[in-house]
Amino acid sequence: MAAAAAACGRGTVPGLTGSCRLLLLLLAVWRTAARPRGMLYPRDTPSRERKELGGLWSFRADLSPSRDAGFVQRWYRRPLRQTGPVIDMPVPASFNDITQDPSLENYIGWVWYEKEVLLPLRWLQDNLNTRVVLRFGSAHYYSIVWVNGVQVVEHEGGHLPFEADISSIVQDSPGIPCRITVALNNTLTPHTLPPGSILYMNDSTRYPKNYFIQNTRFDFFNYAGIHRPVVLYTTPSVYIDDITVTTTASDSVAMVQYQVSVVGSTLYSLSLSLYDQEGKVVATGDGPAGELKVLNPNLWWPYLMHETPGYRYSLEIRGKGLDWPLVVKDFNLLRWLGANSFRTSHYPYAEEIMDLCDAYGIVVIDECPAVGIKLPESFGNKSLQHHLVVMEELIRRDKNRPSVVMWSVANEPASELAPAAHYFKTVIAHTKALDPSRPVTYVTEAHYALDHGAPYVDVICVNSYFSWYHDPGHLEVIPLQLTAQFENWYKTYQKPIIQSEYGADSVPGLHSDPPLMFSEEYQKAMLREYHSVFDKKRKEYVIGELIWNFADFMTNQGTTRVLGNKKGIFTRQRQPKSAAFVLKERYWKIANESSCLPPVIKSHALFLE
Ligand code: GCB
Repeated sequence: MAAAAAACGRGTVPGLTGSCRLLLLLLAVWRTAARPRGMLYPRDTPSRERKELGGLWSFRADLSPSRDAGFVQRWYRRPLRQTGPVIDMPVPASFNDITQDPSLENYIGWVWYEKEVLLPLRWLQDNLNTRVVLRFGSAHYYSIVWVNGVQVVEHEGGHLPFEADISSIVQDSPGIPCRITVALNNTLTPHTLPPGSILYMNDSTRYPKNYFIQNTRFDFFNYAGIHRPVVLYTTPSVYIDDITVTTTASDSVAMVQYQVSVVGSTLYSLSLSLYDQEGKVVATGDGPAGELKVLNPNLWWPYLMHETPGYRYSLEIRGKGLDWPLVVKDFNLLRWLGANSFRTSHYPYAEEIMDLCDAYGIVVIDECPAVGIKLPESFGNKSLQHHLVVMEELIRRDKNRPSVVMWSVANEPASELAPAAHYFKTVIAHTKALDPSRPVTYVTEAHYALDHGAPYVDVICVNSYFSWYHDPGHLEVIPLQLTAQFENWYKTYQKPIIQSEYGADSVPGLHSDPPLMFSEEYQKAMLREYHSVFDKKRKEYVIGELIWNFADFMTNQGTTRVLGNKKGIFTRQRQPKSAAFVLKERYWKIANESSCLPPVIKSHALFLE
C-alpha cells in the first residue's frame, strides 16, 4: 500500500408469532431529561417523519502522513470543498471499490464524508415540540459526526446503528442547509471488534518510508464506509424510546410481556391493543409494563415448516451499502434452494434484511462482529468491556425479532487460550442477562478437549474443513473425521450441535473428473461426503447444517484466494455453481420429510450489506 504513517489521528481508534398490533396512547404533560436507552427503527407514523439522506456525499481521504490533517485543520468547521478537493461518494456503500484508485481501495486511516440537507420548516418551527434525530444504520469502523460544526456523536464499531438528537442545533438555523460531516476511521486494533493490528515495515531497504500494513485474522476484505442508510427522523418531544416484548406460548395460549419506555415526561397514560393479522383486537392493556393474554395464538414458524410461515403480530406504537436488488435476489435464491436459515457471519446484518427474515420465516443466528479474536491481548478487560457494549447494542436492536433464534457472540476465537474461559463466561452471562429468552453460542474451530468457552454455550457450533484445510484433496477422510468430530463434542458436552461451516472453494467453470481441488466437481463431492454423515447424526443431536458459503466474496489477496473466497455455491454475481443444485435437491427433500429438522444455510454478507 501507499506509504503513510500513523493510521489514526486520535489516540485509540478507536415473538409472539401471529399478528398483533399494539396501540399506545400517550398523553404528555411535561418534559423530563431522561437518558434515552432504546434505538427503535425509524418508521413513518402519524407522529414520526423520516428523511432519507442516501445518495451522493462529498468525500475526501486524509492522505496526510499522519492521517490527522482533518483534525488539525478542523475540516468539520467549513464545507469540505473549501478545505481541499472532494469526490462524489455514494451512501450507503463502501468507499474502497468505487474509484479506480488502488490507494483508496487499500486506504487505512481517516476519511471524511459530508452532506448538506435542507430540513422541512415544519420540523423546526413548532415550539420545540419536534425532536430531530440523525441516525446511521452503520458505519465501519469508528465514526465522529458533526452537524454544522458541532460534534454530536462518536461511535465505535460497524454493523450496528447509532444516532444523535440534533434538535437544538438545527432549530437554531431554520431555512439554512444543515451540514453533516462524518470522520470515519477503518483502522483495527487488538481491542476493536473485529480486532486487527498495524504492522510498520521499518526496513528502508525493502519498504518505502513510513510503510505500514493492516493485519487481520479474518477472511473477508475489511470494506469500510457508511454502509447502511442514513436518515433524519422526528419524534414528538415526549416519545416512546424503547419497547421490549417477550413471549411464552403453548398451542392454546400465549402470554405477551411488554415493557415500554417513555422519555420526555413522567406523566402520561398508555393504553395498548394487540391486533391479529386480520386487524382484530385480541388483547388490551394499560401502563408501561404488563402482560397480555392471547388465546389460540398463531405462532411464528419458519417457512417450509408450516402453512402460514412468518406470521407476525404487528406492533404499532406511536411513537455495505444496503443494496435492495441484491437483498431481494439473495432471499429469492435462498428460497429457490429451500434453505430456511442463516447465520449473520460475521457481523450483524442490516435491519432491512432482518425485517425480511421476520416476514419470510427465515431463522437467523444473530452474530456480533467478534471475528478474528486471536491475540492474547484481545482477551483483556478493555476488549471484554467493548464486547459487552456491542452485545448490548445488538440485543437492543434485534431483541423483538421472531426470526432471531440464537445469539452468536463470536466466530472462531482462540478459545484454547486460558483467558478465553473468563472472557466467554462473562460475555455469555451478560448476553443471557440481557435476553434470558434465547440460547447463546459462539462458533468454534478449537479442539473439543481444549475449548475453554464451550462449557458456557447452549449449542455447540463447530466449523471444520476436512479434505480442504486438513488433508487437502482427500475426500475419503471425511466420513471418519466428521463422525469423530460430532461424537467427541457430544460425549464431552451432551449439547445440541450445529455444523456452522463446511465447504470447499470452486472456481466457476473449472471442471475435473476425478474431482480435484478448486473444481466444481470437488465442491460437489465434498458436500456429498459431509451430507452422508449429517444424515446419520441429525437423527440424534445435530440440529443444523450451514454451508460455507452462500456466495463468493472478496478477501485480502493471498496465495489461497483466487480473486477472493470461492467457497460460494453462488458466484458473486449470484449465478449457481454445480454445488447449488446438490444443495437444492437435498434441502427440498428434507423439507418434505416432516420428521427431520430442516437444513440451514449461512450466507456471507457482501460489502454492500
Ligand atoms: C472459516 C471462517 C470463515 C472463512 C472460512 C474459509 O473458518 O470462519 O470466515 O471464510 O473459514 O473459507 O476459510
